[in-house]
Amino acid sequence: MGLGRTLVMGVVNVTPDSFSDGGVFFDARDPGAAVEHGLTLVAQGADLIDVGGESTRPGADRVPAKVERARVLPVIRALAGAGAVVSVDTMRAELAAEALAAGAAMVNDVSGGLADPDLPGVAAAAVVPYVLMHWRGHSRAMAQRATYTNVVTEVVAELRSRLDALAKAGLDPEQVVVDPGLGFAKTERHNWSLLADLPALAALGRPVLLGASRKSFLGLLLAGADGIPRPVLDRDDASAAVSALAAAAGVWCVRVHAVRPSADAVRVAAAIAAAPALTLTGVPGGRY
Ligand code: PMM
Repeated sequence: MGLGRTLVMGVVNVTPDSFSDGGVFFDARDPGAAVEHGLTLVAQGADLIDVGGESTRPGADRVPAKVERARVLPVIRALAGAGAVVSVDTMRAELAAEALAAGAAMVNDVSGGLADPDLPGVAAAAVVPYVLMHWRGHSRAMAQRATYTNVVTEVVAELRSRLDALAKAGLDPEQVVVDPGLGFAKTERHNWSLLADLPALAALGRPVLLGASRKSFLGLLLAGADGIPRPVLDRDDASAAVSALAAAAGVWCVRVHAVRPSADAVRVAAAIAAAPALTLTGVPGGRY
């Protein structure tokens, strides 16, 4: 997809417990609310819709495969049927294959192939983009693994080694999008350091996807005088600020819950990047 600007991926979590929008679009028997929300995000400017059925919030337990399947497949089928470009957020190969058969066009694997080694092969066989996120373990265990001497060099090295391993296993690196996994085995400080050095991620030679939206490090940054973090649903302005800066740094795609502010932000960044420089002899176009 070459639109000449950063893409916006809208999030549809079909879960009762995601930290960012848990339960809002979830009804165990009726996918209607989730589908409607996905279509609203498309209307607001989402280029892609990421559908997930398993919460990855810190400390979360895994969801059985059959529950995940029942949550996401009807939503993916309906959204893809309505013309949305759908990505499936899953760590399970079988589910990814079913999602692609239901119309998904991309696989978002937050475990980078570590949770289910067969998953990258599903993307390889279907020749669809595969998001390889930096990951050090399931939600239950990830907080203890947030230890780095230099978070940027270690995340980049670990992503590079996964890229190489997946290439050896048959996944064409041209299909891979890399993601530093903000908040996944990362403290607040680690997330800021990764955002401060986006060129180090781009040096992997692959498009970069960032998922900063509504995450705790933004809540901590914006904590009130009482020290209480800014509530999750009040972090969308900060999330859009990250999108603007990410777009200015050449990031390929931002994954966000509130689409419109980020859709606007990436367009502002593209307009600035495309603007002609003023010259001494006048203003291009002859007017301010
Ligand atoms: N974050 C979450 C879920 N999926 N996928 C990618 N590629 N990158 C992320 O940073 C990411 C993700 C967790 O956030 P959510 O619970 O708000 O969806």
